[in-house]
Amino acid sequence: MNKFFLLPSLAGLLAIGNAQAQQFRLNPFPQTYVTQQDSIDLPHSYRLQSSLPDDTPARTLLRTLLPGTDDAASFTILVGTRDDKALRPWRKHIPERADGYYLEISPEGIVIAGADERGAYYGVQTLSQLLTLPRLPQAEVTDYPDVPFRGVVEGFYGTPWSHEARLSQLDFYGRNKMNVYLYGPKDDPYHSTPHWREPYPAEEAARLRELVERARQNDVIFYWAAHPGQDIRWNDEDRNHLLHKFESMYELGVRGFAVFFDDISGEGTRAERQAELLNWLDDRFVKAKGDVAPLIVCPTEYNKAWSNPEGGYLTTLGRKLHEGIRIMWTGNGVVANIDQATLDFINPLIRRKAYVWWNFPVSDYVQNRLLLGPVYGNGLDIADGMAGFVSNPMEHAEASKIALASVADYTWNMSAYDSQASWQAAIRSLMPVHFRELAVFAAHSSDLGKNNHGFRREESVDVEPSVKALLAAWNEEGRIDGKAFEKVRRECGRIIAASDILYASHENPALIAEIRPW
Ligand code: 14T
Repeated sequence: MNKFFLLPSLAGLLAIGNAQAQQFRLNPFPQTYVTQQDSIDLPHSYRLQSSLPDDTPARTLLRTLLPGTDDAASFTILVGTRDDKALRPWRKHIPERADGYYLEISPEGIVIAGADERGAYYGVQTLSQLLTLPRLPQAEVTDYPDVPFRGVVEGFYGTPWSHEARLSQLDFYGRNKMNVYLYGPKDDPYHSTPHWREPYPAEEAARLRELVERARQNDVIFYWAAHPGQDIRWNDEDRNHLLHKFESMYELGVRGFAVFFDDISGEGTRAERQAELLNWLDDRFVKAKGDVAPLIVCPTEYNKAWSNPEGGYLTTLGRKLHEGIRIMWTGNGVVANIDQATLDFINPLIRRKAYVWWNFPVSDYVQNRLLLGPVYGNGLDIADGMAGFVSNPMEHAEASKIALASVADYTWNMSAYDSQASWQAAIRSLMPVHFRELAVFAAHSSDLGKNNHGFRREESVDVEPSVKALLAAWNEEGRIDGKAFEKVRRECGRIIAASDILYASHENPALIAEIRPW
């Protein structure tokens, strides 16, 4: 082969390498990430130095990523938390933020210094993403989340997620640095009326125990929620029923508890009674146990449109509920984006920062749609006004990951949030080979159509103006705009081709099974 053949192919290779590097994106996007041009040679073995217990998520993940430890090796990986003696030289770099970490990759070794154990785990997760690059870059990452509690509330009506889907979700939350999963599927009869009082049957209990363990491995707080409001009686008997139910869940390993009073009527809606019950559970259960996360309550008036400030419901909750109890809020309506005005309205009423329940990409009220478009519309400077932010997803668990990856990105680093880049990265991570086809499909599966909540998303953004031009020319002038027609026709061809490839793809069977009907 002469040099004229060699040169273009070399250039081609370089272009590929370059393109790969450009597409790489840490998700969630870190607060600061400094890389040198140089990359390092990962040695075959390394010396592990850590005071963290062997079974911590950080140590376990590191073992999976890099199994080859050797006490005689010169390359060192140091992993621990702020109080670690070995980390003293790096202590000043550790952000003083919950879940924060400092990660340094140099030719001598790797330092992962967490502000706390979860921070150390997230440092290892970032390392894990960097290890997907062709070569490990010399880098320094100083990172922490904007919102302290980030995650998902399985809180929709319809078929609850399968056990397999939930296990996969919990791993996904770990990878995306989400730390909360609230279990509250409306159609689980042991979560809601009629069986909320009873413990789970043995088989379901065993599955829940397994979920709780998987959550622990991913450093996710597993919250179990009760939805007792439709038939609760405000007496000793029923509050003991709830206490015993919590006890039975505690025995399965659950260390986070919530009570949802949404979508109920009658006696159950009384604010004084709800507050008394929650405070009693806080004293008798949460504080008594000592190792349980703060209680969370979803109020009956959970959005502005449904609230009646004269009635005093929210004011009562705000005054009476113990300070540490979190109160959820969906915004100005059931389905709404969150902005500063949203928080300025609710926070003074409840005398604490709202714990946001974002009703996207939930599709239980538009079941004929898939909501696969970008996540956008929430304020980008409102992190300080919220205690947490959880997203209510679709009953299609795998497909929900497109939106959820961006929710993780948004809540981690709001000011850097780039809706489009985040969406692209999410799609790429779900189908690394056929991401182009999935992007075409998802770009045309975004809007909800007309719906009760008036919540809409941009649809088919690339062709939408052409569609408008086409229809306008047709309606008003009785002709077809040739250019617009060509654009729409080509896009239809792309949709057909992409769908055929997705049908045949074996890359992500769970995802293809969910979107197949569309
Ligand atoms: F608790 C809440 F924050 C909440 O959103 N509750 C439900 C939720 O389970 C459901 O997934 C979501 C979206 O449909 O909306 C709430 O349920 C509704 C909302 C309505 F406007 C049920 C009936 C309605 F009419």
